[in-house]
Amino acid sequence: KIFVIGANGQIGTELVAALRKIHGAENVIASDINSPNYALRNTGPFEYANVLDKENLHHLFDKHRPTQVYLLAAILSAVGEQKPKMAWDLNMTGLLHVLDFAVEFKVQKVFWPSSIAVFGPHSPQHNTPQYCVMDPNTVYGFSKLAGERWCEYYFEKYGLDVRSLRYPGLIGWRANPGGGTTDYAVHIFHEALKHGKYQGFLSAQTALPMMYMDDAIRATLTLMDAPAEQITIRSSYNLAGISFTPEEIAAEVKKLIPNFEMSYAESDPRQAIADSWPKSIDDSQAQQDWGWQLEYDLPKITEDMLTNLKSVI
Ligand code: VAH
Repeated sequence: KIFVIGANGQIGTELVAALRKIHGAENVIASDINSPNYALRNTGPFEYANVLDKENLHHLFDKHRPTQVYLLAAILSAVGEQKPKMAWDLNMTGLLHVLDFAVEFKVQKVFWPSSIAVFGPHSPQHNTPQYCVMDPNTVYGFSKLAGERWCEYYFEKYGLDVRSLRYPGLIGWRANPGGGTTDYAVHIFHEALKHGKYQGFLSAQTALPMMYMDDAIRATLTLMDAPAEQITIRSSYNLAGISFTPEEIAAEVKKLIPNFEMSYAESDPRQAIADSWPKSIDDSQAQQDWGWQLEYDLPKITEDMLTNLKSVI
């Protein structure tokens, strides 16, 4: 049995669908703090789970005895700056509950997402390496950095096979993003199709590492399927994706929607968060350890997003 916590989120929704295709719907227990979203409804078993409710979570581990657990529940960077204590509590306490129950119930493998948000203003900004100075200045960022330390600690101390990826900003059409700084790269497609125009909240030249959700899901499953001896990083693997700016993605959209008009808001609080993050990432360790290869470049992302979104909005 595979237990997915935070199944209603941008990653969770897609991960549940992918895992159910491989393992069969009945073998993937989706869970979240509210009822299943439109994409997950009636597609397989769904439980109420609150990572801050120790009793509830312990009961679900005991009831389902999962062999794998994916913990995706989190408060992201932008929302986390509005609710700092809640973000720290949910991101950290939630992870510690899951790590403890995974040890107690001898879960074979655990996945927990980290992020490029673990890097900060003094980290190298171009081709950011796997190891470097990390001074994240968002609660989300340092909760992910602390979480990486805990994951490595539970691997070293208790032999727990926990694996992690530092996702870039993720772009997908099956589920909306959940309050991050990279959400503009999803909103732009919805707005282009619905209104023919979009005002982005980051400035035109703000380069950030991004990744298509299909690549992110494939990276996650490839990492989780790799033999344990190939995994040399037990904090979290850098994942580069592709880096682009709002004006570059707007230009790609214009190629398919010629009348599309892009504009840029001034002084959005998310600009400072984006400015503290790397502009590009070095993911040679993931390529070397478990053969990671990206598939979707910006033209392919743009084409796939617009084609699929047209059929759902
Ligand atoms: C966020 N989408 O913006 C998330 C992600 C790299 C960005 O962690 O907070």
